[in-house]
Order: sequence, then structure tokens, then C-alpha cells
Amino acid sequence: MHTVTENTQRFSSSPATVESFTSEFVRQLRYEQGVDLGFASSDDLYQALARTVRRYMIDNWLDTLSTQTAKGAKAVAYLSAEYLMGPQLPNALLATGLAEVARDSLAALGLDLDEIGATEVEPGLGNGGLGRLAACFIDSLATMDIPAVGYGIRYEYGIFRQTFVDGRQAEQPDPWLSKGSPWEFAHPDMAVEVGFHGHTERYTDAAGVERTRWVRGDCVLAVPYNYMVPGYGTKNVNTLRLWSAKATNAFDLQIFNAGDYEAAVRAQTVAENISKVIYPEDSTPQGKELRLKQQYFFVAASLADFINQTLPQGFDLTKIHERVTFQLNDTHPVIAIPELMRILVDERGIDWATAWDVTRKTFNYTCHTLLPEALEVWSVELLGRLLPRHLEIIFQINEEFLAEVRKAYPGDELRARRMSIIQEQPERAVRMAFLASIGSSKINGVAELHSQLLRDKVLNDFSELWPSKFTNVTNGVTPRRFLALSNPGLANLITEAIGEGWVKDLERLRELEPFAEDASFRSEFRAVKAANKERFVELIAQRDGIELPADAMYDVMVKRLHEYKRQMLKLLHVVTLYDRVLRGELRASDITPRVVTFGAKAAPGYKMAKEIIALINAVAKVVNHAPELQGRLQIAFPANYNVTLAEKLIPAADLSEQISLAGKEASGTGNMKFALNGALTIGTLDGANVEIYDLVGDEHFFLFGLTEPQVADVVDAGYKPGAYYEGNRSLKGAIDLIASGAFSNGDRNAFEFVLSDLLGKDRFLVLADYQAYVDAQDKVEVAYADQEAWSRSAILNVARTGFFSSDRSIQDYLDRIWHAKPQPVR
Ligand code: GPV
Repeated sequence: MHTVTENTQRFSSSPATVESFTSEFVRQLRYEQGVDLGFASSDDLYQALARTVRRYMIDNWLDTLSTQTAKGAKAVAYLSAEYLMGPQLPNALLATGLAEVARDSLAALGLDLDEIGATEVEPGLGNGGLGRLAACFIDSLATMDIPAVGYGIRYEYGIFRQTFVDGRQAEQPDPWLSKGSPWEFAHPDMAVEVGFHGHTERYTDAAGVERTRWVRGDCVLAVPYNYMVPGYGTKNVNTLRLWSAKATNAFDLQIFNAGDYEAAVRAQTVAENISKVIYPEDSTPQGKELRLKQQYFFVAASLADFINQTLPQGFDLTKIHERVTFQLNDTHPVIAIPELMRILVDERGIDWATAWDVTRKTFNYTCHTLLPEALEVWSVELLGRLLPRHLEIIFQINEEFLAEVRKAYPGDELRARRMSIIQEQPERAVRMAFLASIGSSKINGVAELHSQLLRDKVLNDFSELWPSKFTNVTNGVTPRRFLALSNPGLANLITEAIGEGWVKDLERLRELEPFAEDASFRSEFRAVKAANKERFVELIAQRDGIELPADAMYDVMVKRLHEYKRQMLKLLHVVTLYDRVLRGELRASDITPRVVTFGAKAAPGYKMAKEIIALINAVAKVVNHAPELQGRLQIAFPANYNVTLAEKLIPAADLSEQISLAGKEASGTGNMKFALNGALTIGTLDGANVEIYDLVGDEHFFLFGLTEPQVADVVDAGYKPGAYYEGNRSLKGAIDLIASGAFSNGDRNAFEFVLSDLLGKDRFLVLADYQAYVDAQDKVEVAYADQEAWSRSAILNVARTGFFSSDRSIQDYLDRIWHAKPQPVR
């Protein structure tokens, strides 16, 4: 097949010929892997191939580093606890323009590129949207030639692998590094010591100044691992630096001295546990000591690294904000604020006021949530024990801040208490979002609606005090991975129509608009979609053993399982269709053949989410075997949804489910990927759906549901889900069918946990939006029947969603927040 990677070679001419690539590959296999071609395992082949491709990026990478160092230009340091990278090999092939050369070289050796590529285990170093956004952002930063480094944690185990046992989620570890990673460069020589515990002391320095020092109780080594982040269509290759925890030599000494091997090894385990595993929570913090340790660990290492390794020797740190901006990806890295204060004041002897001024100019904060329970707090007790000096610094920041508040609002003690970094109830704790807001220059939300709600609700007191601190940067996704790589069919069709400029300038997709009126283009567009469905059907057959029809409507809901996202609403729609058919109200033959696809992991400790997964699987089992529905309605719920699967599934989708309760989803980014790949959205006015809707237009979007202000009214009026149940026959029918045991072999209690919550509480107003949703789905049915009109809408979705490129997001960050400039490598 003619792929987009072929076109891209014109951008950067291939750095290798088939001959040179082949000889490098064989050399890697023999002299680095130590195997003969004839004896190489599939993993040997993958390792050698990855190292071969990597070899063609290294010179550009080193040139980038020296260019950036020489220029001394301002850099962006992205601090993120998560990077959900997805497969590395295809992206490296795209960036280097080596895809075809690699394919031909391997073919000449009797090998298949795709087969070898399939052995890659994706680095699952993130939970969901937040981690994937970080990965898109570093891709765009590199592509746009911005000096940037991503700092994070090299978790030894990524996000758990999900399996289903009797329909219930089970979690398996993800030892993604067990065969080594050919993409990383370890630098044990550049390890940084990170301290914990201990106490603080006052002392008088040589100049007679009163100072404080932190006497650390214990420390671990943070070992950096570098990964190349190649830009597309540029020589620029940036760095992702992930930290791994290692016990210091002190542990070895202990072993020899004390002879207590077990205790010493235990201590080592404790130290190295810090980077052992990613916390599988998505937007709900778990008050775990280890998690706070992880946060401080990577942040302290990153600041030390930037100050000591990237800035020139003897750099005046009162000017650090001229050389770097640290972007806080939600609150996970916010402990960096007191850490920089500690470095400036305690280690460098800079006076507090100057240090605070510099610190606030150096940090910026992105908030990614609206859920109150997702706003991180750390108990004063824990923070004081783990990081005693940081707690003192936080107290002092708070004291000065509250004085400022009292000055601005004399007599408004309630406000001062509301705004305090320290909450008193239910326990004394540090509100990390407040610390972030106070210690940053700019605070941004991730979609227009979200930023507005941050200003009006979540951080209202702060936006009243500092209106100009608040701004919006709507999220985006990288068109390299989520169009060029994942949907080569569509990418080629677009390139044939409008040229290849869109890959780096996604607004150019606008030029596709006239093609929506072109019947032959629409037919080619449909052929691409059909081929993508075939590809997905094949994958699911071999990956999951699930048989799917390729000629159905693909209705897709993939995202973390969370009540606010409302997978239950989608499920109630399916149950309603089934119930109507059973009652004879609807003829199955009148249903447009549909495959409803779910993909979702639940946080292991989130009981409701896990029950909903069990319910989806239970309904699937019955519906998929119901003779009444054969060939009409099917649920597919492949386990372990991840980036690899997303890249195959999204291009196959017709209908994108973005049905969160208005005012709950900060932005969403899956919504953007689907629209960009020509799916129509059924969605609420939530997060970035609002902007998608505005851009594509009402005719090409299935809008339904309460708006955010309406939600607030319904809740204020005392929401009673039971009333909706009693008042709506089809809703009652669906819920009663579940309660009857129809999906649980007659067991009427099987889903009691889910149903009683739905009927009694329903925090996310599933029942209130039910009828509007079902009505919108009826419109989908009608619309899909007219394939010409549907394709026209789908093409317009592609043409009008170029705004959602992460390149545009990064440009907004540059203009509104970072003010860093491109430094192209010559
Ligand atoms: I806070 N998000 C996430 O994936 N994990 C988190 O811990 C938090 C937020 C998500 C939001 O839920 C999405 O709406 C948003 O699109 C994404 O972050 C990126 O901004």
C-alpha cells in the first residue's frame, strides 16, 4: 500500500539507502545483539531494527543539544508524572523518513517490517488523557524546533494490563522493560541525589546571616534515562528525560558493615520502589506516601538537572526565568515550587523576596480537572515528615499570601480561610492546586469551557484576585501519530487532494471543504473508512478472538472508565434497543447494523467503575448471542485499551461517543482524534466538545443533553433520579431488564451496586440525560441511512478540526505563557 511515509521522504530525504540500512541492521544484529540472522528471535530482530533506526537520529539529536546549549535560548521544561508514548518504532520511521527503506531492506532479507514492529511493547507510562497529552506536546515542541525537555519518571511497570475474568477486570503487571528498551540511553554517571525525611536547623553563616538548612534523613539516587523525541520534517530532536530510582552506595556499605543482608536489601527495595510502578488512578488522587515520594523524586532531580547540567556553570539563578519556564502538568509536580525556593534561599543564599519573585516567574500551572475530589491535597503530617523544609516554606508562602489577601479584602476573613493553602477540615492538609496557583505566573485550563469554569467556580477567589493570571489553552493532538501514522489511507487521500503541508500545518485541512461536495472523493473516503474497519476487524480477531462484521456502523466509546464519563448512558441505550426488540416495539431488521465498541480501564480501587465493566461484559454476552439481534447489534469490549489499539480503532470509527455530564470533562482529547479521522460526534456541551461543535457546525454533530448551567439548576433544585425512572417507560424498561437478572443468569442482585446508586444518587445525571441521548441516537440512525450525506459530514469534520493540532496548542502556550522561540538546527 502507498503510505504517507512515502510522501514524507520529500520533507527530509532519507538518511540511508536500502544497502546502507541493510548493512547497519545486520551489523546491529551481529555486533550489538550478538546473534546471526538465521538464529535471531523476533525480539532480536526488533531490537536490532530499533537500534538501526535510532542510529539515524542520534547525530541530529546531538546537534540539537549543542545548538541549544550554544544559543542559550529560553527552554521549556515540561514537568509531568505521565507520558503515554505509544509505540516508538513507527514514529521514529515517520520522523526519519526511513519507513520505505526499512521495509525494502527487511524484505530483501526475507523479513517483514510490520511483523517485527508488532513485537514492540508500548511504554504505558501514563493513565489516560493527561499522559497522552504530554506525549503529544513533546512531539509538537520538537516539530516546532522549540528547545524543550520533558521530565518524568521511568516507571519499571507501566499502567496495568487489563484482562477480563468472568467479565470482571483483572490487573496484570506491565513489565514493559523486561526485554530492555532500545530507545533509552542510561546515564548512571549523571545521577542526582534526592533526599527525604530528616529535620531542619537554623544557623548563622560566615557572613553573619541567619539561615536554614535541611538535614536529610535518607536519600536515593535518581538516574536519568534519555529518550530522543524526533521532530517531524526538521532536524530538531529533543529529549525526554525520565528518572529511575536507585539505592545509594550507602546501602552496599550497610550490607558489609552490619552483616544484616536482609535489612539492607529491604532498605534497597524501599529506595528503588519509588520508580517501580505508575499509580493507576486517573483524576482521583490516592493519598499514598509513595506517590508523594514519586512526585518529589522526579521534580527534585529535574530541577537539579536543569540548574546544574543545562544552565552554564555559575549562572545567576535570579535570572533563571529568562532561561527556562517549568510547566506544571496538573498538580503532581507542584512540590517543585517550594523545592526551587529551597534551592534559591537555603542553598544559594538568595533573599526570600527575590527568590519568591523569581520562582513565580519560572512556573506555570495547567489544571486538568473540575472534579473537586481530583484536586490533590497532602496531609500536613505526611508532608512535614517526608519533606520538613518544604512544609516550612509552604507555611511561609501561605503566611505572606494570606497577608496579601487580607490587604486586598479587609475584614473578609472567610475569604482568607477559603484561599489558604492549608485546609483545616477534614484534616490539616496542603491544597496543591492553590500552591500552584499562587506560585505560578499563569494558570490555564485545557478547553474554553473548562477555563471559564476554573475562573468562575473552582479557582474563583484566585481569578478575582489575579484576573490576568488566568488563560486558556485548548488541548490538541499530534497529527503525526493520530493521522499520518494511524490512518495512512486517509492521510494519502488528503495529500492527493491538498498536498502534504497539512502534516505540519493542520489548519490546511480547510482546503478539503470543497471535496465534501465531490461524489468521487466521498466514495474514496468511504473506501478508506471501509478498509480501516477491515483492518480493525482483523486485528480484533487475532488479538482478542472476537468476530466482528466489517460492514456495520462503528459506534465507539473509548476512555477511562469513570462515572462522570457515563459509559452507563451508552450501555442503557444498548439495553433499550434490546428491550424494545424483546417487547416487539422495534423490529431488529429496522436497526442499522452497529458494533458498539468499548475500551476502558478502571482504577483498581474504583469499585463502581469495575462493576460497570462487569455489567457491560454481561450485557455484551447476552446481546451478542441473542438470536433476535443477529447481525444488527453487537458489543465489542476488547480488554486492555491502549495507544496501540487506539491507533487502529479510531480510524475505523463512524460515531464518536463524547457523552460526559456537562461541566465535568475538562477537555477530552479522544473527541478530537475521532473528528479528525472522520467520525461524527454524539456529545454533550462539555470540555472541548463545545469547540468541536462550534467548528464543525450543528448539522454535522449530534448534540444532546443538559448544558452546564442547566446541570447546576437541576442539582440545586434537588435532583431525584427515581422520578426520571418512574416517568419514562423505556428507561424503566431498560433498568428493569437489568434488575430482572436477564444479563446475570437470573441473579437479580448481580448489579444491585450499580442500579441502586443510579436510582438513588446518580451523581452524574445519567437518567436526566437519558431521553435526550436516545433521541439523538435515533437521529444518528436516520442520518447514517443516507451514506452520501454522512460522508459529506464526516469529510467536513476532518476539514474543520485542524484547530485541534497540538502544534496549535503549543503555539498558544508560546504566545500566552512561555514566550520561548524556535531554535532550528542547521
Ligand atoms: I487531573 N486528566 C487525566 O487524564 N488525568 C488526571 O489525573 C487529570 C485529568 C484528563 C482530563 O480528564 C481530560 O478531560 C483532559 O482532556 C486530559 O486530562 C488532558 O488535559
